[in-house]
Amino acid sequence: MDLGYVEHYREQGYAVVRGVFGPDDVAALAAAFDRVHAQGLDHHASYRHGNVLFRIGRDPRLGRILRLVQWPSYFDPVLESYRRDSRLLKVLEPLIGSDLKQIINQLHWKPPGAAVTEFSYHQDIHFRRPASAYREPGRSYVQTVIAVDPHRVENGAITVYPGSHELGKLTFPERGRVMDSALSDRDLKALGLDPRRVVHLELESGDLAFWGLYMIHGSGPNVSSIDRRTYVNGYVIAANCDRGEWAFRGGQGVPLGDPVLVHYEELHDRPGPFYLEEE
Ligand SMILES: O=C(O)CCC(=O)C(=O)O
Repeated sequence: MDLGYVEHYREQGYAVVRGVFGPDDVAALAAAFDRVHAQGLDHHASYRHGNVLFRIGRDPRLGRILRLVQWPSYFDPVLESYRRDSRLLKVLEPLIGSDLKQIINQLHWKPPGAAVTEFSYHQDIHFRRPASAYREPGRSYVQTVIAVDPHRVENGAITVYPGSHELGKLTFPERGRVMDSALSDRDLKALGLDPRRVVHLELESGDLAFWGLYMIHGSGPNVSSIDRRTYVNGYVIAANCDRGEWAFRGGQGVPLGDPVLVHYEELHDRPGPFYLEEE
């Protein structure tokens, strides 16, 4: 594998490696997305069971839609095997080594025609809580995205601000939940940044994109006729994090066992299942 992406990642704060997964892998992932999607639409509202979360949206145009699912790997063996696939480790190892925990395991959909599927500009560092559990955040974390569908501006590509990994933790304008707010140049301008510098990540199915916790990123609406499915997995140097499930230990994939604390603080006191009251 050409290691040019390592320098790109260090300099720009993000990188893309093309064709990490082939057509058979993409087909297996697409089938897994469809299985999980069918399960998600059985729920009338957002639903939690342990670390697993089905996030249902009420879309003004489409009605009930499944926006994302957190930690599907606890119940779907295909997704479980891809989150600890050796091809992912091969890309990650030059960046953060081979003893890695995982703090994000997520499926994202952006159904065509939906009114609310954008992610406003943000830095993932704001969601790593408690901060004391996440050490050396700048160099320890890599968020990865596998494109399942072709990933274009028209279907809501992820957009990054190159070099923003050097800017530290920024205070973004308050607009409510990132996943319910539009991608807006105004937010960049409010931070004194130039919206013309953004890069839209255009990916083919099977490509892998990744960035660190300080990278400013978001994504726009899907105005195309196809979905924009992405498999999102976030990894961390195990010694620098008190949270997360093991993904690779000594370079070997580690299967999931009983759930451990990741982001859901009440995992042990209130594992569920239950519907979220906000709905
Ligand atoms: O799926 C998207 O468009 C946004 C993803 C994102 O912001 C993230 O994974 O941190």
